[in-house]
Parts: sequence; structure tokens; C-alpha cells
Amino acid sequence: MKYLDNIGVEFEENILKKDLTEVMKCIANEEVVVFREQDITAKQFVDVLRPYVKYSNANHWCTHPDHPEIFRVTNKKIDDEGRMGFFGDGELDWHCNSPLNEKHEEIVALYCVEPDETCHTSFCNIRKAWNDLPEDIQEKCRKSSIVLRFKNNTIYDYKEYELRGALDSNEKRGNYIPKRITKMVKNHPYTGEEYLYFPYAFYHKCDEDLVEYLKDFVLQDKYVYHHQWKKGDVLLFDQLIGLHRRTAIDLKSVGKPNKPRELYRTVSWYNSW
Ligand SMILES: O=C(O)CCC(=O)C(=O)O
Ligand SMILES: [Fe+2]
Repeated sequence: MKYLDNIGVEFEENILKKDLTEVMKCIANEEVVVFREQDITAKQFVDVLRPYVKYSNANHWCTHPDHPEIFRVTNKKIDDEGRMGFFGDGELDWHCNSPLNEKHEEIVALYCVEPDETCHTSFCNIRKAWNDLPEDIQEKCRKSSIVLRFKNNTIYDYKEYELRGALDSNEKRGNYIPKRITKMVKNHPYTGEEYLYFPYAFYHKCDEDLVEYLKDFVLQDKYVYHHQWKKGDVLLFDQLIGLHRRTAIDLKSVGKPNKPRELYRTVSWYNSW
């Protein structure tokens, strides 16, 4: 195992041959784990994590035809109506997965099947920042509750079909709350450790000065890793102790057509509870 720039770790082994117990711990502590040059099938991508997680399935317009656990994250037009996959070609600002789901998923896994090397994804390890925060700020956070609300165009300009796809399946599972009140500091279900839950784009009612302070603190370069995608990359990242963002896959402005890019994506919960 080796450390990446600032945060995150990389394993140089073949993911299929590895006992992932150590890897799960790294996801929960280091935020992001990278495996490169993996030559695996969609089935292997899903199966390799299966002993360690509980998967969330969805029946979306962009679900992989053979694997209901996989959503296709792609700017390719994947159906007769000309719809792109999840997150199309747009920029995604700092976020974590589904903060309005009552049981929001804890791990996202991405497998790069077709890279666009101009697009990169960044990860922030809030756990590391939290440990460096002044005591008085930590105490303020511990005493704070937040109201979360979904609003479009905060992290991403969701298209109507994306919203419908994501909301429908969560509503059907009774797993979507339009207005969610939660503590700002919680205990991680896998490590038991205190963590700062910081999907600030969906903070609706909060202490704004505190949030501005935290944003500047948490998003410092020393807590952030930028990933440049290559075919075969597998990234696993925690949705509680971290945030991530992605640049747009849109080269039209410099006169070039969009390059096709595709990641397979699964979302899941740690298996320990
Ligand atoms: O496309 C990417 O690089 C990241 C997309 C993303 O934010 C996600 O899959 O949760
Ligand atoms: Fe995301």
C-alpha cells in the first residue's frame, strides 16, 4: 500500500486476489482507495466487494442490463431517447452520496471502462481536517444540528430524467426524506469514530459563519487528492468522512466534440451493521 498525494491510498495488487478487509478500513479512514490497471468484468467488479458490503440496487434508465447494482456514469447517449447516463457530461461540485436518503449509502465504487483524460475527480478527506480543527470549533459542530434539503443546481444541473430516476427509486423504497434534520457530528457506522457530516450544498438551515469557516478549512489542498482517470482504475470512497467533485466532460467550448467516457458505479453500505 502507498499513500497518494495529500490523502488517499493506492494498492498495487490485483483487486480480485486481495482480501479486502484491510481495504475497507482504509476507505473509512483515508477516504479514497485506488487500484489501477484492473482488467475485470462488470460481474467481477460487483462480486469482488460483495462479501464486504450490502448493495443498493436501482432500476434506472442507466442500470447495467445484466447487473442491477451498476449504474452507468457516462456522457454517452445510451437509449433511443438520446439520454445520457448518470451525471451526463456536467460538472459536479463538492458532494457526497444521497444526503437526503434516510439510510444514505456509505460507499461508492467506480470502475473506469472508458476514460476521458481531461476529466478529473477530486476527493476531500474530512476526517483528516476534523482532527486538525481547533477544539472550540469541534465543540460548536458537536452542538449543531442541520436541516438538509435538496435543491437542483447546487452541485449539478440534474436533468428531469435523472431526478425522476434517482428520486423514484428512493421514494419507492421509502428512503427519501425531502427535509432531513441531522446532527453535524455523528459516529461512523464502521469505525465508531466521530465524523463531521458535511454535504454543505444541501445545508438548508445552519450557522452560516460556521459553515463558511469549515468550507475554507476542510477544502484546503492538504486534504484533497485529484484523480486523473485511466482505463482499468477502480476507486472506492467513503460518503461519510469525505466529499468529492468532478470537472465537466465538455470540450465543446474549445471546439472539440465530447469524448465518450464511462464509469461503472455501485453504491453500498458497510457490512458491519
Ligand atoms: O464521474 C465521476 O468522476 C464521479 C461521479 C460521482 O460523483 C459519483 O459517481 O458519485
Ligand atoms: Fe458523487
